[in-house]
Amino acid sequence: MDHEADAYRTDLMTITRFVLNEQSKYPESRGDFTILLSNIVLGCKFVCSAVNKAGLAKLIGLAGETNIQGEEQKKLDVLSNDVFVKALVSSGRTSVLVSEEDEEATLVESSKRGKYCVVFDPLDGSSNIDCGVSIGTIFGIYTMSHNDEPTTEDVLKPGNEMVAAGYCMYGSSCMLVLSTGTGVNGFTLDPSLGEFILTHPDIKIPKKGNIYSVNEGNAQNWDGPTTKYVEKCKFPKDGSPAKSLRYVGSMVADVHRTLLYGGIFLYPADKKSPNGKLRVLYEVFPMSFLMEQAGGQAFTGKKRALDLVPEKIHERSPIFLGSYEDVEEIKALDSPSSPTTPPLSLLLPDYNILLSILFLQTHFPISDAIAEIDAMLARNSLIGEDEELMPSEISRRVLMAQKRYIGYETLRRDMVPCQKPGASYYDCRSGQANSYNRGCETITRCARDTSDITT
Ligand code: FDP
Repeated sequence: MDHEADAYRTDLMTITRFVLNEQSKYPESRGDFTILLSNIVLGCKFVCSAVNKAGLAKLIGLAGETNIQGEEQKKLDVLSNDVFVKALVSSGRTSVLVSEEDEEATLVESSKRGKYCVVFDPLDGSSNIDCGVSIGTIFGIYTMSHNDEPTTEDVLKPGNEMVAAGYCMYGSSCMLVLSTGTGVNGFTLDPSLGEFILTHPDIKIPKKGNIYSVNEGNAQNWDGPTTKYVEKCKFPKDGSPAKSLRYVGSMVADVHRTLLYGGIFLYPADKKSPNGKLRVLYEVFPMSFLMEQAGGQAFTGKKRALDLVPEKIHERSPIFLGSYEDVEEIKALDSPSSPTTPPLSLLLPDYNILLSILFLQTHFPISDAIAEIDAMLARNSLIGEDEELMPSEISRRVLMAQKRYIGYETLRRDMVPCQKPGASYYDCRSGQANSYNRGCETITRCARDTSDITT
């Protein structure tokens, strides 16, 4: 008889035991985190049981309310939110709670306050409830940095200041994945014991994966780098096999698969939603925290996701997360030095405007301006060496190239010629624009999909 194997099977590492073990590494610790986590675990068990019974108990269906994002709230969402808010407040270890379902943050009354702030989505992926597809709870935990009255400012901090993050997936099994900043561990609920048991110790995401996960129905509105990346997944030019597409449309399920199998999950910005769909505090940050802890990466399209500093509690951000090397590829597409960044001439709305800019800006004779433009266009291989083209044909090719690169509509919407007298550059007028032009004289950045113009 293999006693050692037997012993292994009977020596069950429950989540509470696991966290207590972790706690014992910090002698100054008073067990506050363990208490907080047990209350989160209780909430997860309750929601798991409610989700399992939903079909029978008629918990599915509309509750007749819409949440603050204008989505229809389901009964299970309402229930899960109530359960978590009550579990967290009664732990006596929290001061500020932010839930996807509540417009305002909950500031815990003084007699029940503690040193943690919890941001959470009690039931993410709610559009999947009615058809029994996996859904989940996502949470992130911050510590209060002072003893004054709590405010929402206490959670408007970058994700890299989170002390723990996790999710619980209500799927074919109920799994809780947790990181306290020292790796990622997965626990599966044993329904007969009512305990989460460590089943996936020290999860590491594969360095590269062969799955990409995105709502491709939004493709017509994507920007250049996203379109290019997804094209690359489907039609790789380097001889590597095409990636498989998997998209549940439930973040917890899609991220869970990405964590275990590798690959990339993306919810990018698009023309309709310039900030993407997913919420920074209780979707992007916790999942990015877990990805990094498992050896992967999370990128917003501009920067490391965990370095974002949210200004509002329900702020959204585009997100690309997953295997280290897959995210590197996305970053390379976005880098300004990358050859895929549209060159200056392609960013300008059309040949005639380009011409007038050069003319006004340099006071060159018009013939020199035309020669300059021709040289720029030739460098971009729009014109063959022996070709002699009329300006109208050059203009047509410029427009086609612009469309290929970034979507002409975006460009037109975001950029207008600067109106200041004597100025020769472009202004941003998009609400999303991150514009820092100085009297239209230096740099104007209009969106992620247009690069600096410094002519
Ligand atoms: P849902 O709308 O069903 O609640 O942010 C919520 C979320 O689901 C995520 O769980 C999921 O990844 C995403 O939205 C799905 O959005 P799309 O339906 O636009 O693909």
